[in-house]
Parts: sequence; C-alpha cells; structure tokens
Amino acid sequence: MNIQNYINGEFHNPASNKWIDNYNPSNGEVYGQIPNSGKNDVENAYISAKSAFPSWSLTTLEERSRILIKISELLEANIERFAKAESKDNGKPISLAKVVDIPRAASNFRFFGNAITQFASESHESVGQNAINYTLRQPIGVVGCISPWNLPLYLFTWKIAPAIAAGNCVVAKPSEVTPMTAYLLGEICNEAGLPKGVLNVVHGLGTSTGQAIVEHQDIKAISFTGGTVTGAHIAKVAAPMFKKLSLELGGKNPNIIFADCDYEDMLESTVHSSFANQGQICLCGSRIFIESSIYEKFKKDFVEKVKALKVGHPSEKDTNIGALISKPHIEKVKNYISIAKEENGTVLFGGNEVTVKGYENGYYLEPTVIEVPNDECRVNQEEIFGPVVTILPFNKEDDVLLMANKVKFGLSATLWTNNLKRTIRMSNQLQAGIIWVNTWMMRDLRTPFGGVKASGVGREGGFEALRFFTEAKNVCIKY
Ligand code: TXE
Repeated sequence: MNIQNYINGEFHNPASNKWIDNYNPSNGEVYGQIPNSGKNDVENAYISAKSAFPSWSLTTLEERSRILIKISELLEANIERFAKAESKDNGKPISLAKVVDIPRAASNFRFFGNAITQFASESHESVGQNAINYTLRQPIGVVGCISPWNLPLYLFTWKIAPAIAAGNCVVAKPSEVTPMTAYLLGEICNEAGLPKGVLNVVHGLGTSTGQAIVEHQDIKAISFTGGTVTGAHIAKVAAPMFKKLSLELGGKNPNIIFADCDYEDMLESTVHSSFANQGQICLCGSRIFIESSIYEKFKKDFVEKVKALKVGHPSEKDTNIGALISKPHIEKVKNYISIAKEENGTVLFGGNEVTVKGYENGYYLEPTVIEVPNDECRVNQEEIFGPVVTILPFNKEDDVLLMANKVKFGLSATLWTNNLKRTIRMSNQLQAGIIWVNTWMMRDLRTPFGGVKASGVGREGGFEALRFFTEAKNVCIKY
C-alpha cells in the first residue's frame, strides 16, 4: 500500500515524485512505498500550517478539546485497523499494539483535550508598587514534531496532541520505517473536524525531510524523540536559530533488584521490562543488577522464564516477541552479542536469529541474557535497543548506585525493594528522569517525562508539554 503526505487536510504525492520502499519486518518484503519528501513538501506543509494558525490559535479551548476527544474516540473505534497496520509496519505483536500502542495514542488525544481546559497561568501582585503582573501562555505558531519507529503512533501523538491542544499548528514527520499509522491518522483528523492545516504530516528520510523541518527558519520549536546522535545533530542545527527544543533520546536503564523485594512480582515484571516490544523501548531495563544473596536463584528463574517466551509472527496470538524493526537493526543487535562474547560475557540464553516458518526472511532474534564480567564493558554501556539484557551481581547499595549512574544516559531506573528508607535514598541519588519502584512503565500522563545526561533535555507530559508548546509572556500593569 502506497501512502501520501497529509497537507492542508488533503493527501498529496511528493513534489519530486520520489519514493522510498516500506518493509514489513515480519517477512522482510517491501509492501508499499512512502513519499521521499523534499524541502518543497516541507515548505507546503509549513504554508498550510501558517495559514491555519490565526484561526486555530483563537479557537476556544472548549472547541479544541471537543475535536481532540473526537479524534481519540475515532482511534478507539478503529483500534483493529490501526493495531494491524502498526504491527505490520513495525513487527511488534499485534496483541501489544492492541493493548498498548493504539489505546495510548487515543489516551494522548483525550488527555491533552482535557488538560488544555485546565491549563492556567499565574499572576503576581507587586505589593507596594501599585502593579499587577500576569503571565500569558501563548501558542508558539508552527512547530515541528519528529518521532521514531519503536512506538510509532504512541510517540507521534504524544507530541502532536499537546502541540495542537495548546493552539499551535504542526508540521510532523514520523519515522520513515513506520509511517503507516501516522498516514491513517490524517483521515481520522478530517473525520473529527480538525480544521485543514492544523496538522500536516510529511513523510521521508531523516536526513532530508527531517533536516528540512529542523532547518526551517519559521518553524519555531522542535519536539524530537530518537537516537542520541541524531538529537545532538538537531540541537546543533537548531541552536543558531534559537529554537525551542525538546529532545527525548536513548537510555541504558538500570533495573536494580534487592533481596527484600516481592520476588515473583519482580521476576514477572523484569521479563517484561527486558523484552517488551523486542526490547525496543527507550525505557527498557537493559542492565539488571541483582543483590548477591539472590543472584544464583534469580539467574536460574529468569533464564527459565525467558526460555518460555515465544518468538513468532506478530499476528499470532501467543507470540511474545515479534520481529525487530529492520535488517540493519538486527545486524546491529547481533554485533553487540558478538562484542559481549569478545568481552568475556557469557550468553546464558539466546543470541541467535530465529527462523519463523513461512516467514524465513523476517527479522527475528531470540531474547538474550548475558552475564557480564563487569559494568564497564560495552554491552553494559551502549544502547543496544533490542532483546538483549545484561545481568551482574552486587553486594552493597553504594556499589550498585555507582554502577547504575556510571553510564552516559539517564532516562529511567527501576528499583525493587521493600525498604522505604533505601527507596528514598536511592531515588534521590539515581541519575534519571524517571524512577520506578516495584513496578515498570506505569504511566500517569500528568507526570513529567524525560531524561538527564545523554537521554535528552526538556520534559514532556502533562502541563510540562503544554508549557513547552507555549511561550510565556509577562504583562505588568501599573495602576
Ligand atoms: O533513530 P533516528 P534511528 C535509538 C536506538 C536506535 C538508534 C537509531 O538506539 O538504534 O536510536 O535509531 C529522524 N534531522 N533510538 O536511526 O535516526 C528520523 O527520520 C531531523 C532511541 O531510527 O534518531 C526519525 O523520524 N530528523 C529512541 C527520527 O528522527 C532526523 C527511539 C528518529 O530517527 C534526522 C528510536 C535529522 N538529521 C531509536 N535524522 C527512543 N529514545 O525511544 C533522523 N531523523
């Protein structure tokens, strides 16, 4: 199936008529083409967004809210179609797309549709000076949203929903490897009555289409989720133009397990936090540290559970692990498994490609558990972004804290313990934007979301996102 750009509420071929093949990761076959958009297409999207802005920015909050909630309802009504499309495009189990990706995309619209009606600004009385100040939070204008392939519609809408709720108009680019649900969203937006030009979706490569969005003088803010190297490049391009930037980048998150935890809960959740979405979530707990006294038991129980995971075609009901995103990506992940062996790591389970009958050219890999000799080896330091975790024992709280923080990333950390004082001590000291205690990936959309160090700058979620997508203006009135 071929897809088109969504500009000014209509579907268009790219001006150059150049196209990119779209692969189905579950069988390695090309199943459609997507626009290879250039500067012209981005400019058309910008013009459309710019002309929609005066009216959209003055649309009442009630009306914006109504439209966003309508989009949410339509996504829910079309969950089967969207989940199927997401699974085919990405390789993720359809069951996961149905319970996580699409419901969350719908929640993003509903949440920000409601949040905008509660978004308030401050006022300050300058006592003794006969003056009152108030803060206006005005939409920025035309903003750019660039999203990755791992949670395609989930992350695309996580940016778009707050941007338009706040009154901006958007030029958005989904990942070129997972464009399908972003394309389908256009139809839904039209059906929901989103005015033409409020959302424009331009498809194409990062280095051309994405770059054109970032380089555009009049696109005043960029919200980006993707790799750390790309994030650094975008920051460099955007800085001389003083654009507002929100960068949500990679992670290499510690999962720290103390002997006093609720063992069974921890075990089940740890399998999930290691391998959900084939390990391709920036929040996955890819470095597992286990207190020595339970290390051997954990090792045995964990490997047993991992062995039971079924790698299979994404559409099969009992599949736990689907296909990885692409040929280059599976090669990258396999290369890290070779590096682990060179660094004297022991592969306790996995490490091999899996041939799924009938889909022999798909990108399937066993969930892989590596016992590493130390925390400084490359597989323990670099983001692999696949179904690969490392395990390592520790003796003392201070030791594990040191190891947990000794990476360039700082997105999330998970802590398994029933010791309250330790929970507070460690949560204070762990270098990460999100700490989960006795759970993983439990999300409340009101909370700030983002990382420290090489995991990014800025926060998304709740009012943080609405603040990002608005400019604060102080008005001082002397009376
Ligand atoms: O991401 P890219 P890739 C990590 C993960 C993965 C690595 C690379 O480690 O292996 O990043 O993945 C667009 N100007 N994460 O190559 O390239 C691109 O088209 C503007 C973590 O897929 O960063 C896509 O839409 N845009 C991450 C988006 O940026 C550019 C999720 C992300 O692509 C651009 C995904 C440019 N110059 C990968 N170059 C997470 N944090 O969840 C690329 N893009």
